[in-house]
Order: sequence, then structure tokens, then C-alpha cells
Amino acid sequence: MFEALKPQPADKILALMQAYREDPRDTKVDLGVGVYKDASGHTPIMRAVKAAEKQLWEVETTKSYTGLAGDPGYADVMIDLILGDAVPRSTVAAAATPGGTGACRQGFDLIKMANPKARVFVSNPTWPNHLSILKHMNMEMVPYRYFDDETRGVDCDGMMADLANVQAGDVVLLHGCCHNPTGANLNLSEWKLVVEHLNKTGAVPMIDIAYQGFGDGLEEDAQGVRLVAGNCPEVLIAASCSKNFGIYRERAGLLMAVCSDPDRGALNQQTLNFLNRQNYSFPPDHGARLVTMVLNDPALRADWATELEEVRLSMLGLREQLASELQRLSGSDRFGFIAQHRGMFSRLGASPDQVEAMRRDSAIYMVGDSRLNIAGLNASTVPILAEAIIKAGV
Ligand code: PLP
Ligand code: TYF
Repeated sequence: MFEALKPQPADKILALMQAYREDPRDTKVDLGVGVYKDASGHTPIMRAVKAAEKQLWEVETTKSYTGLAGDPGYADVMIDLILGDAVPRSTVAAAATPGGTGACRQGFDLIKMANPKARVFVSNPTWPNHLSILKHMNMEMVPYRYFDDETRGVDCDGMMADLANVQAGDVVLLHGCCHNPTGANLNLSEWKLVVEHLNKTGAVPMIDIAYQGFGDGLEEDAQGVRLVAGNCPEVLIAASCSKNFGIYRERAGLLMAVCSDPDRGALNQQTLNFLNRQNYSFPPDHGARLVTMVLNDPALRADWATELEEVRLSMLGLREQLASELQRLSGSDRFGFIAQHRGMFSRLGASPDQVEAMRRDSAIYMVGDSRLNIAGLNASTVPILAEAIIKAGV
């Protein structure tokens, strides 16, 4: 049987992590995988998460199974964090998943169950895992224009023109905030256009939100998803706690199905439970429990929000430093978009050869599509990157 297996393409981002580790140069700069790093290059455990973990060790009395959808208290705090009061709690079915990736996978599975013919419209570009999971599941994907290579902002006209092709029963996959890999995001009026169009056509939005709090703030980053949830009859939301709680390896995510028809809610919940059972029975609990404890304890929550804000502001500071260094070196404003982008990533717009030259000549590791992780920089590596960008002729 095993002889039938074929080599699968490697994940380019994870392969880059490996190449970086193997590079002996001590001046090397890792701008690859989307993991937050502080100025010393360390990915810290957030203070509130560590405190919750200590408490949990004291108070946890059992490791018996949770429910199929995970702990309902986790769903409650996450729904509140993401959706605020955009919709009544009773309209949201939710299940804990292993990370945001698990939430995406379960969401796609639900779409396939509900409409095997659904086409999933994906931004061009999008997170490569969206594409590989959809491909693996034999689901049809249709790219829509998203990034304007000239302005390095959102190509809203192109996006709306491509979304004119959606039909009822299709799904439009959107990034809630901090678009990966470009860093270019919809503003609220653009979100409104999308909502109007979805409601006109009967296509269903699925929102992947993996960076709430990394862009403009916890509330600001949820505006798009709240607008969609409050105004579309059916919405899927795949959320991740990996980044904003810094609990990557704990695998905490949540899939939500929001439905304005109150009669559908119970069946949606049952379907989410069923899908968890088919794929792994019970979702991981440890990370989800830490998130629940942090969000339910006012002091821990306040400390978490403060630390998250420090993280967000440090990335914004690096963006501004890089944009102004590039302005100085190039004598032009053409890199101003770096300060406009939000989240961990910016797509620089460099060619694969230029990306390769920066790696070869300056030991700078960014993804081949010229996505760079802003958090991989610090005040002293920004000028090194800026020089390398100019030297490569970007
Ligand atoms: N969706 C997007 C757009 C991402 O960038 C990520 C990566 O972190 C995820 C989902 C899911 O991450 P995880 O499975 O680690 O929670
Ligand atoms: O895009 C990133 O870098 C993050 C982390 O298979 C990641 O989302 C990268 C690759 C992958 C899973 C997560």
C-alpha cells in the first residue's frame, strides 16, 4: 500500500525555517514564519497565560474528556471577544478546534457537507494552507483579485469585479484582519461593499481571524467580522488563539457558525460536534482553558490586553522605522505602504530573484513571495534590511 504514496510539496514557510536554522552566518535575520518575537528574538509566554497556567496546576482536578465541542465556557469567552454584541449568543454554534488551522479545516468540511458543489473564493494571494487544505479536500477554489502590486494596497475594484461571479451557495473566504501574506486590509466601507454583495448573491462568508489585536487593536480588528456577522444570514468564522495569546503549540482555535434563523442553531451545533467526532473526537483543552481563565479574570484579562497592545505597538514602531529608513535611502515615498500595512506581515513586492539575493548576500530570510514578518526585526536589524532591500534593487 505505502508504495502508492507520492512525495507531497513541502510547506514553503516551514522549509524556510529549516534553511534559516542551517545558515551559519551570525548576522542572519529571520523574517519567515509568522511567530511573534521580541527585540531579542525570543517568543515569550505572555504574563497572564503563565499566571493562568500556574493557577490551573493548583485548581485542575481532572483530565477527563470535555464535551465534543470543547468546554462551553471557552466558546462563550471567544464569541464575546470576537463578536462582542454584534449578534445574540443564541445564534452562534461553536466548537473548539486544534488551532485556527483546525477551525479552517472543520469549516471547509462543514461547507462540503452542506453543499458538495460549493466553490470557495479565495483572495489572491492567501495563506498557502487555505489552498493546500482545500486542494486536499478536492474542493473547488476560485481566486479573486485582492492585492494591488502597484500601490501594495487592496485592489477593491478588482476584488468586487471577481466576486461578481459568486453564486448562491458559494463561499467567500475573507481574512478578518491583518491579511496573511500581504498586510493590506479592507477598510470599513470596503467591508460594507462586500457584505452588500454577499447578501445580493446569497454567497456565504467564511472569515479566518488569526491576528485579532495585532493590527489596530482588539476592538478595531474585529469590526469587519462583526459587520459581516451582524448583517449576513449565515457566516462561518475560524478563529485562532495562537498569536494573540502566544500559545502556538497548545493548538487552540474555534469554529463558529452564525445563523440568523433560530431554528437552525441546534442543528449547526450538532453538526460541529459531529465533525469534531469524525476527525479527532475531543479537541485539545489546555490552551483553550488558559484562554478562558485569562478572559474571565478581570486582572489577568487587563494584563493580557496590555501586553498584547505592547506587542502591537512594537510592530507598528518597527514598521515606521523601516518605512522611514527606506525613504531616506531611496529618496522616495515608494515604501510608505510598509507603515500602512497592519499585522505581522507585509508583502514587499520584491521578485523571487531579489528575495534570493537578499538571502544570499545579506542573510535575510523572507518568504519567496517577499512576505516579511515585521516581528522578526529589531531596531538594529531594520537598517540592515533597508540597505539589503535597496541593494537588491526592489
Ligand atoms: N489562518 C491564518 C491566516 C494564519 O496566518 C494562521 C497562522 O498562524 C492560522 C489561520 C492558524 O494558525 P494556528 O493553526 O497555528 O492557530
Ligand atoms: O503564515 C505563517 O507563517 C503562520 C504560521 O503550515 C504557519 O500562519 C505557517 C505554516 C503552517 C502553519 C502555520
